[in-house]
Amino acid sequence: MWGGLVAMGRDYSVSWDVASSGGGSSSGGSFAVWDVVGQPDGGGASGGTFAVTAGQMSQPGLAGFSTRIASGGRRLFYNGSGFDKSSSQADSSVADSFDDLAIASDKTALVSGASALANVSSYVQGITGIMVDVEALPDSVTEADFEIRRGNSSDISSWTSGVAPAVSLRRGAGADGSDRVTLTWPNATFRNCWVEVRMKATPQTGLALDDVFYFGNALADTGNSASDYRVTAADVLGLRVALKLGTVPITSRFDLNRDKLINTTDVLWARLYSGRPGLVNIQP
Ligand SMILES: [Ca+2]
Ligand SMILES: [Ca+2]
Ligand SMILES: [Ca+2]
Repeated sequence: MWGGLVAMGRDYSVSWDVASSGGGSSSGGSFAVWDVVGQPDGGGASGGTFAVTAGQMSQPGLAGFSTRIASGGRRLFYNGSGFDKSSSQADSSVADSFDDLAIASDKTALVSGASALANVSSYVQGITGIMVDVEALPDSVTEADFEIRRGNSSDISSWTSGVAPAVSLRRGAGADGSDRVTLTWPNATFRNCWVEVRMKATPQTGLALDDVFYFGNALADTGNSASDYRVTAADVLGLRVALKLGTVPITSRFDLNRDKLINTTDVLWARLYSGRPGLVNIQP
């Protein structure tokens, strides 16, 4: 038996076990979705797709309903940075959205294929925040719904367990009204490494399959080379040229400590990490 609210204006793919809900019929049971005023909007005796036009609740007997990650719904954000008003806490309501102001709009999660600069943060505090937008999350989620691993080897199987995140949820704060799950870690937890996030398929997440994705941190790399994530003299030189007065946007590749400024502090970070082994490329 399954029941739950789903999001408006979205398409859902549904399948269910007809054999276990047959009520004596050899063809199995049937299923219906009902809108909030009790009008049937769809149904049948096997899987299918329906479009939700109003808040709906499934009828008992629906076994295979699954949620999904919203389009572009895996995000990196600089929790605790100047863009987040230096708040190390995760925001707890839709109105309280400093974390959202710190979303790295130029970064995307690596799901499969070769890693790229777009998957890698240069933030000097490492990876401190990740958000996942889930459409119609059926229940509150906790750290038990996630498995975190870390590594800096192209052999992903050799990576080790990472630090469990603090998990919080803001209903309706995600893209297109989806539910935004926020994962945070203290500063310096994940520096110069890749982080693998596995959001598990559990009754709480409603996912049919585990969702696995990656973000990397190449501390103080200005992104001057698309082929490696190492800090070299070229990064330091580029920073010196880029020094400026006034604030810069979150996408500036020279604002390494994400305080909205490009100044000598950033140069010092690049000098400190220049010449060290960088982040490796991976290909999940
Ligand atoms: Ca915060
Ligand atoms: Ca570099
Ligand atoms: Ca800065």
